[in-house]
Amino acid sequence: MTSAYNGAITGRFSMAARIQEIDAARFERDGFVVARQLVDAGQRAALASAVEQSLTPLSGPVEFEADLGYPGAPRDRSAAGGNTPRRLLSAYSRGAAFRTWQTDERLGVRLRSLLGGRQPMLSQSHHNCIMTKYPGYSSATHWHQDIRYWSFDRAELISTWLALGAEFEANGALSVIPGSHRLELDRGRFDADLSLRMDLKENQKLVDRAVIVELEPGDVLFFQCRLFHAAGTNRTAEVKLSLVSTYHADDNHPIPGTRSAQYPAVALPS
Ligand SMILES: O=C(O)CCC(=O)C(=O)O
Repeated sequence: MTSAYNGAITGRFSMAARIQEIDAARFERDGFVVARQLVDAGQRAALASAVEQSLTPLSGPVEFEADLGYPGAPRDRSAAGGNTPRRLLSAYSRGAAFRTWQTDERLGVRLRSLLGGRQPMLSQSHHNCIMTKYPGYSSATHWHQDIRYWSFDRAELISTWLALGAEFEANGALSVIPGSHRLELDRGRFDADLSLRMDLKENQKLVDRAVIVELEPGDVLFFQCRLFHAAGTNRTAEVKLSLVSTYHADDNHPIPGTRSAQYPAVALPS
């Protein structure tokens, strides 16, 4: 190998390491970071086709919009649009395309860096889903932290949100409050469902700092489980599809007997 070739390789490695360092610092400060164009058109097409197989015919396990009763959702399963899915659950068990993506080395390397060098593990118990947002019957999701229903040694989990199509305000893209993963709020700031109470001025002030995370197809949002986020309904004519997975370090264990410990975690190559 020539020294010029060696130099080019070393340069590329140190550039990648530098980008990871910058991303880790941003993630620490803001609670989220976006990796642009991580998934190319070929892999997106394979994933989109696997999603289609799960949608037609609709195969379970599925969470329906009507089950949650969020604003905009059909009243119940027998109402018009009552069979609109919100999440296709257990993505990892649905086929090779999902498994390949959820354990992709490019995710592993980034997650290891964001987890302070620890081994990343995929949780099969949380998220691990294809999020669908349909025109007409999709709901809005109030401001919340994902950790609200999860039980681990430490609140240090990271979710990845892969956009299969473009995501923007009108089709219900996520909004986030930068830096909110570091807040310690009193229980009184939350409602019964652990969403932020919007009748409180101090919560409105917090939400005023929100930004919309616009994504292009193939972009991946990484966000911390304490980051406050929300989303609107889909007001366009096309369904929005995203693949959402949650990871934790191998020394951050689910509490035995809780839903978080329901399925075994999967180690990622990194
Ligand atoms: O797309 C949405 O409505 C938001 C979903 C969400 O925030 C979540 O799954 O935690």
